[in-house]
Amino acid sequence: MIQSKAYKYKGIIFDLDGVICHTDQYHYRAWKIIADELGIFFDQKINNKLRGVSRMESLEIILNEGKVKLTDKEKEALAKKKNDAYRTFLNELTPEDLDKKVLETLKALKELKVKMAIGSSSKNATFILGKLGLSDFFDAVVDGNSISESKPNPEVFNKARHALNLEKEECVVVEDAFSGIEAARNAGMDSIGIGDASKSDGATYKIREFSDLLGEEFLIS
Ligand code: B16
Ligand code: MG
Repeated sequence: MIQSKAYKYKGIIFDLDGVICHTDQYHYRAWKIIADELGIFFDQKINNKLRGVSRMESLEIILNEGKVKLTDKEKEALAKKKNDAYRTFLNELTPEDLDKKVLETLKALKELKVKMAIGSSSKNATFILGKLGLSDFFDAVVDGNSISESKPNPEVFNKARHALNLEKEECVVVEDAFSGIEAARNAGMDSIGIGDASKSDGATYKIREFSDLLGEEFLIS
């Protein structure tokens, strides 16, 4: 009986893109439009480098790949164009796109009285949560609009755990990005790597799928 157990951490801070939902593929499609326009080779391997990285830093990485130099004004225009394409893709999202196992796991964690926050680099996080029917689910949402430094800087996770009113030792971060695992470490918090970040040596734990968050290693009798 899971309800008779306690969770190892009082709070969980979830990354959004690549953890709660798979908007990472929408990012890929939107950046591909920009890269193709600039004649820069872009594939899933390069897309992996953009996980958890802010929009403008992502553009810089793509431009560096192609050794393309642009003015700040041109960069702003391309970032806007990418975001417009990304928002068009996000418009297709419905609560049906939220994996059932993810939703069931989140609900079970809530029953275990775990406090939960989102710690995302995305400026579209609130929009995405609304599309997935999760607007009121989390105790706190810290996103790209509330931070000045992106991962691996720990700002986003520090703000999220302050919003949960917890100590760093009481929180664990769930991340799909190497930069996010590093950010958790810089915040002095334990981390759980999933997806791409399950290959990170820096992650405290590694899981294969979201429902593994309810595994024995995280439950105390
Ligand atoms: P936006 P996360 C990150 O979200 C994405 O992983 C990253 O690819 C993206 O560039 C960044 O958000 C900024 O997103 O353009 O929507 O502001 O993984 O931190 O939830
Ligand atoms: Mg992510």
